Amino acid sequence: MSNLRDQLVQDGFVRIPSALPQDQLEALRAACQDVTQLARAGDSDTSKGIWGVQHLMHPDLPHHNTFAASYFAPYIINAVTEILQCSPSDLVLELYNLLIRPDADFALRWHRDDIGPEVSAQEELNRLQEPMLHAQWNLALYPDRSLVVVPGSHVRSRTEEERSADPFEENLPGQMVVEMNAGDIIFYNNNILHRGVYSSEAERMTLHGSMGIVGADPARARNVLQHGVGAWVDRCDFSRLQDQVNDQQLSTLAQDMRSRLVTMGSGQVLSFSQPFNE
Ligand SMILES: O=C(O)CCC(=O)C(=O)O
Repeated sequence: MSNLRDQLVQDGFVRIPSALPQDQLEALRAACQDVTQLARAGDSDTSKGIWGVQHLMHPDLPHHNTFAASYFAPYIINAVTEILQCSPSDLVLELYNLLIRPDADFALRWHRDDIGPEVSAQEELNRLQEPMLHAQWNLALYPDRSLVVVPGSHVRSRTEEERSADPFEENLPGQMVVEMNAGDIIFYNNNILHRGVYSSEAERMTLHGSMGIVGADPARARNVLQHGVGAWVDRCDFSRLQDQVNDQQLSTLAQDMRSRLVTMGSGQVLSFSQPFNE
């Protein structure tokens, strides 16, 4: 029995309150502040502004080791292995980004990350019944009320009302704001019906990551590599991670997870060490 997994399966999201050790909050906030400033300064289209920074573990970015130490931290790995019911040696490196306060208020439309709005109800249901092969999380460094979800919508096709609603509808039946305090982590099924609603008034620094599992569809690994990660992931020096947290295992895990991404993304088949539960 897994509490985290059960809750995630039931509601489509699960909160781990105060998951981040308090003494790491300030260091991560400072690192995020720096990369946010760099990203805002480098934004060519200042009329719109930015709401995120990608590729936090890019070796040319300041604080990449701090970010890598948080991506591979025990509070993440323990939760992901519990949720995916696997061992750390099954995990595959994916994405690590930062979500930030935008310069102007805006919102995303209602969506499921991997299933488009045009699919039939049956196709939607079939896709939602696929096994859970990756985990996605938000780790808030400031209180965060940006993510809005319809709990339970990750296991059913949309109702007629949801299908025909305005994509920016402010009041879908059953919707709820996922409220996070600084240090909380939310894992969520990225195919839950959700949207982001962003205020330019509220500071936001929320680390947004995902990890996969070996044996999953290699198209996902290829996709991760093609979305820019492939351009730099070979240059990450994860051996430095042991300096940061004095943990040899962490740097070995990081290097192994990177190898599994590159191997899967290049079309080689890796198999999972335990049978899937679903
Ligand atoms: O900002 C968030 O927490 C949600 C973002 C989102 O909905 C997405 O990237 O698909």
